Amino acid sequence: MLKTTFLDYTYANPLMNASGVHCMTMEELDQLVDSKAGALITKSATMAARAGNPEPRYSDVPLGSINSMGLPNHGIDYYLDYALNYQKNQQAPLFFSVAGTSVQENLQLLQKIQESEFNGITELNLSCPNVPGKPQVAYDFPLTEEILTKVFSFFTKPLGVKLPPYFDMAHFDQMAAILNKFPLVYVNSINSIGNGLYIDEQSDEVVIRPKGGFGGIGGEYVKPTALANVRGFYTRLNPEIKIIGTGGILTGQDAYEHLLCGATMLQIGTQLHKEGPAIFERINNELEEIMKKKGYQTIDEFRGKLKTID
Ligand code: RRO
Repeated sequence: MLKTTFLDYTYANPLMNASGVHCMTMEELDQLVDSKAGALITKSATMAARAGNPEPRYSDVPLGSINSMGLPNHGIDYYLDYALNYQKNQQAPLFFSVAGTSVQENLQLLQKIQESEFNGITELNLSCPNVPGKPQVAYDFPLTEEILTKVFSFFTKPLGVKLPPYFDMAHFDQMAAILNKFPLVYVNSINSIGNGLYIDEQSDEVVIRPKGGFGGIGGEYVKPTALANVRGFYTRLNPEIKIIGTGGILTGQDAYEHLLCGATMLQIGTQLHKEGPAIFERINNELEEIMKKKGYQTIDEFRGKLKTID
């Protein structure tokens, strides 16, 4: 009932982890493989391993999460080893996330993937909000176009981009016009809402150490923004560019709403961190229940069919 075709492969269901959650180590990635997630993605990798920002750097809060991890990861070779092993045993393409902290590093990372035997799908993260001194790339429109132009001069494997949330119709228009110039296979909206601040009411203190407590916000807080970004890009991008919907998925209803807005795959970050990989079975069951009640046999029957008021 939840079968989802994305590029040339049909996944059992559209659910995945969001990059960064439960995917830093091979053990965590194996647990996703063993879960009811339809697909999985690795933690954004840099060329060299990074320790990331000082702890505490991730906090679950009542309506979501705040994080300033600072791109901790084991380096691209670690995840490439995992991916090459994975593709020997599994048919489903793996999603591989990279996030350079400079244009040059992004190109190096993608060169390495291009030259490797990796045959899955690559996600270029243009939206990390947490590396001090490094602004979110995709809020700089000319820089985004420059990077994609350079990338597609050599990169021939399937590539998607992870975007930050936008909050203005003019920005949806401008970013979509840039993305439509390139043979991207998907855009993933949204990354966390950058640089929020959460205060503990007992201690009058922030809850994460880096950057004076500022961090990316996920969870319930972000669903309306995520849905708007999924819808905003679904209605503006060439139909060849699919949408991955990420942000505020806690229930089958949330997943259903992302699909109504036009998403093909769905990623879960904050709530996966709270619940662990058993969440995938729960959301799959809840989504199936909603589809049964509404009389749908497949997701394709309602994907993108959000109703508006004349
Ligand atoms: O590692 C992080 O701090 C981080 C990244 Br790369 C990202 O893309 N999004 C996020 O919320 N945290």
